[in-house]
Amino acid sequence: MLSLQRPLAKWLLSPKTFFKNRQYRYNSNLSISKEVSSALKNGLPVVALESTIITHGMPYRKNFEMALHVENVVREAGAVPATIAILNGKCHVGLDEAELETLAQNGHSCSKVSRRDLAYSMSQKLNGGTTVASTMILAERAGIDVFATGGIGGVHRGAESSMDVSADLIELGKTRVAVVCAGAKSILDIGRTLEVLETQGVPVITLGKKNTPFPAFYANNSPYKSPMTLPSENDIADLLFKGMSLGLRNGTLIAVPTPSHLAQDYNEIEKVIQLAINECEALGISGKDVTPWMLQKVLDLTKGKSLETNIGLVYNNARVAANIAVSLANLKQ
Ligand code: PSU
Ligand code: MN
Repeated sequence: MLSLQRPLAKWLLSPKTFFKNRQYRYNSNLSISKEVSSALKNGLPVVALESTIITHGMPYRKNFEMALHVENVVREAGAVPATIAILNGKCHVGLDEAELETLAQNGHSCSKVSRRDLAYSMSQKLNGGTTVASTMILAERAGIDVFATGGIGGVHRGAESSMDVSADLIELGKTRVAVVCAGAKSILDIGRTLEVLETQGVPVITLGKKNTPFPAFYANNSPYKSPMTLPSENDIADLLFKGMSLGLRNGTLIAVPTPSHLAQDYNEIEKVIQLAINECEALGISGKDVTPWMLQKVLDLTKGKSLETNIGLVYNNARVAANIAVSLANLKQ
C-alpha cells in the first residue's frame, strides 16, 4: 500500500506532492474519463457517485433521470462528478450519458458489485453497479476523496444470528474516502451499525447543530444520537484534512439530514419497514438480495413516496459532498 511504497519520512516532508501524485498510483486498471482525470491532475474538486443505486436501488426510468441530474447538482456546486461502475469488466470512473443509460436500463440484470465481487466481474467482463464499498475502493484508487450516495449498507436487523453485516462498514474502516449519505435506513439495525463503525475507527459526523439526531434516511427524527456533529461543510473538510495530515487510512461517514419538506416521520416509516422485514424473512430472502428487495418493498408499500424522498435526498447529499470537495481542494492547494 501507499505507506510501503513511499517512506513515511518523505511523505511527511512533502504532503503537497503526496496529495498531487497519489492519483497516478493505481490507475492502470481504471478507465478514468477525460474530464475526471484532468480535474484530478489539476487538483480540482471531484465527487464520486455510486451505481448500485442506479442498477438495484430505483426503477427505470427514474434511475436514469436521477443519475443524470445528480451529476448536474455536483457541477452546479463547483465540482466534477465521477459516477463509478463496471462496464464489460472494466472499472470506469466517470461515465457518459449512454453508459449511464446502459446501467439504468439493464437494472437488475447488471451485477451488484461489492468488494468481494470486483475481481469476478472484471474477469467475467460483466456490467455491474458498484456498492458503497466497491465505489470507495475505485474512488480511492483514482484519487477521489469525497463520495455522495443515498444510504449506506449496515448491520441488518437480526444480524446477531444471520451475520448480515454490509461490507460497506468494513470498507469505511480501511479506505480513505469520505462518504456523504443520509444516514442509515431503519431497515437496518442503526444502533449496531453505529457500534460497528465505532469499533472500526470511522468518524461519523452529522452535518448540523449539536444534538441533531443521526438521520435515518427517510426520517430525521431517529432515536439515535449522532456520534459527532459539525455545523458546516468547511468544518467537515477541515476534519478530513486533519485526518489526512496524520496519515489516517480510514474512511469517514458524513450524515446529512433529509430536507424537511421530503422527510417522513420515523414512527410512520418504521411501521412500513416492520411489515417489509416480516415478509422478507417469511420469503427466506438472504445475502446480497436483502437490500434491493427491502428497498423495492418499502417503495411499493409507500406507493412511490419513498422513491421521491430517496431521489431528493441523493441530490441534497450530492450538493453537500460537492461543497466539502471544494473546501477540501482549497485546503490541499
Ligand atoms: N441503501 C439504500 N440504497 C441503496 C443501497 C443501500 O438506501 O441503493 C445500496 C448501496 O449501493 C449499498 C448497498 O452500498 O445497497 C449495500 O448492500 P449490502 O447491504 O448488500 O452490502
Ligand atoms: Mn448483506
